[in-house]
Amino acid sequence: MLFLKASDGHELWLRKKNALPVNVVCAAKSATLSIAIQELQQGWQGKSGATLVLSIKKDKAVKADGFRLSQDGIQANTDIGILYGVYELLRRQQTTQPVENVLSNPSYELRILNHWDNLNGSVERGYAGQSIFWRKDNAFLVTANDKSRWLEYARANASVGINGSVLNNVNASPLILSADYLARAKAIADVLRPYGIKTYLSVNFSSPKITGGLPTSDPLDTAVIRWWKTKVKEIYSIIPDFGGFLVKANSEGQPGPQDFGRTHADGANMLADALKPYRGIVMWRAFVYAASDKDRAKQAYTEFVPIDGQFRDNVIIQVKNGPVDFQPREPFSPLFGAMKKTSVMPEFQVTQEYLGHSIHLVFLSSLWEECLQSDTYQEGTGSTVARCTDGSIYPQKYTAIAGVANIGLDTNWCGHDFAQANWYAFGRLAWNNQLKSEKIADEWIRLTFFESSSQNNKQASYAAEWNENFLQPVKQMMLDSREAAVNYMMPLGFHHIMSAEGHYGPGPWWAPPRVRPDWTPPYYHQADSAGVGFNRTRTGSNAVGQYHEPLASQYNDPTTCPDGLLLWFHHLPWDYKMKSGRSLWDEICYHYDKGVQQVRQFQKTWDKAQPYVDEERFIAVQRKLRSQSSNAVLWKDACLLYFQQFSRLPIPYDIERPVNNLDEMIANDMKRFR
Ligand code: GCW
Repeated sequence: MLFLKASDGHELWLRKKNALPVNVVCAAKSATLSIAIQELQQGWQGKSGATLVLSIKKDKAVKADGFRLSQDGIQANTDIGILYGVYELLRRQQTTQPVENVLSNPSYELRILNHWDNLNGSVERGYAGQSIFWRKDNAFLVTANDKSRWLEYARANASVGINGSVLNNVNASPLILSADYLARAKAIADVLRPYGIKTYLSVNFSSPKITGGLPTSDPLDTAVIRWWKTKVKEIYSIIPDFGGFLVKANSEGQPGPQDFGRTHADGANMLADALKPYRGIVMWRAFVYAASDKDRAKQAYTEFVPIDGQFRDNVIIQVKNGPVDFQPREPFSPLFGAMKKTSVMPEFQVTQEYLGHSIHLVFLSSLWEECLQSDTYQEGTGSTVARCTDGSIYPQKYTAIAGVANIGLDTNWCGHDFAQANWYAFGRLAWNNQLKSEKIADEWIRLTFFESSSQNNKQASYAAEWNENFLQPVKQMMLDSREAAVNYMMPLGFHHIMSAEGHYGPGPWWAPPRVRPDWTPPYYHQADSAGVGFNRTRTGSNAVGQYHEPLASQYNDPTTCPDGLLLWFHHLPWDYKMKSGRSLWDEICYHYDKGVQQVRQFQKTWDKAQPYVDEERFIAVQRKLRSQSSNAVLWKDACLLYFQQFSRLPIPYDIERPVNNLDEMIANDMKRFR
């Protein structure tokens, strides 16, 4: 009988260990170094009684935040570098990796979580409870509970190298800049600081008018410029190491410089000038699209590439991984590598808005790895998205990466125990954008689930057994999970065909009159009796033209376009012959079916893993997998029956028949819109 400690998942990947004694030598003193020493003493798994020296020494090979590790100690240029070294050392001890002469520098200087948290405590696209930062009642009271949550949050972030938090939603309330909210932001910043985390805020571009009483928010107006300068000065008097602003402007109804006939550069630069004296930055989002019949996938590039080179050096353009919106699969955004004279940072979505919320088990590391490793060809072969954004190719003043957090007040932080792996993976990839998802999953499973109690250790073979029966199959499940979601939701380049309400479940039919077309699935799938898919080739919207050769030609030709992006770029007849030899229609059917089968396999994998997981987490995940399975079937039935109305072809007979009726699924979905 194994001994398994009950776990509610609150400890994340930082579960308490039976530490061995260690003698830590450290000449310098600071709050950060005290944490470093304490972590070592509470987590040491190396040689009992070993001596470890922490030393702060200038070393050119070590970048800010980086460190060197050896058997004898940790060396870094800064205190926070030491702390990161401590976490890496402990991680290596716990995951049985060697600790010989490691030099580690982060890929990105700024590794930031974006919280889409509203000031009333709700979280936009959050599936793990209310905000950990803001709340409706007693909004300005800072309790001991608040502080201990923020501390645990800071520690978890620091342990994976995250060093920035944007505390509020990009759909920003102007109230965030009022004295009361700034005071609360300061209280948060004070808790995060020793863990090396800077605080940033999202701002509403119309703040001068809405809360400042000015007649305009025109970025070229001198009173507006003065208002922002004064506001920035006030913020720095409260939070001296404040990081800067994140801005969503002229997007989805948010105000911006274009309201006054100015450009994104005019708007961003005005804020950048106000922040410059304090070394603050502006993260200006490229997620823009107007309500038009034109191809939404082209708009960010069309608006931003012509103004490349016009931004101040403390502006970073924050670009979502794909050109539309965090879909299960998109090609990389063509802005990566195309903006050569402006700093560009990737934005990933950790919260699973389009990937099954906190109900589906989807390990997003694979999606991000695919994006980071995509070759843009902008500066020859090997100009990957990773290298175009981390300073390897373009001389950026700042390098940065952002992830939209999946964190809330739920006991296990993320709603799904396996969604914690996405928070973990974001941090690890932000630190090292060359890491493989396989390694990240391996680490995370060991840290989160391995039970090294003395009872278990007595069984000599336990680790080997655990490795074979738990680690390997569960890792495989995680690594397969993203492609499974693509298969049962939006295979072969389908995108944006989810239910409009909540973005959970299928909704390929949804297109009420008077709704802007680029918010409706039929705009994206274009299904008709002739075929299906969005024609973005040279004869269509020519979105392919935004990619550097050889990609433009490769994407333009259905025989060279990767299957996974086929319907993203092409409108093809239902009987189009695929590389597999099957018709397009059959291929669609088999992909949906495969997705369902994959989730069924995940259920089996998890059920078999039961002996190695505490009951609480076992049951929680088991229940979620059941919901995921039935939702996958719903996706398959909905999409196959809906598209069959156009293809008029049979669903291959070796595939299980649908168990839901199309009219009922549509009626159920539409009920939510009344
Ligand atoms: O993905 C979409 C979401 C919106 C979000 C927007 C954005 C914060 O549906 O909820 O708003 O993107 O990224 O700005």
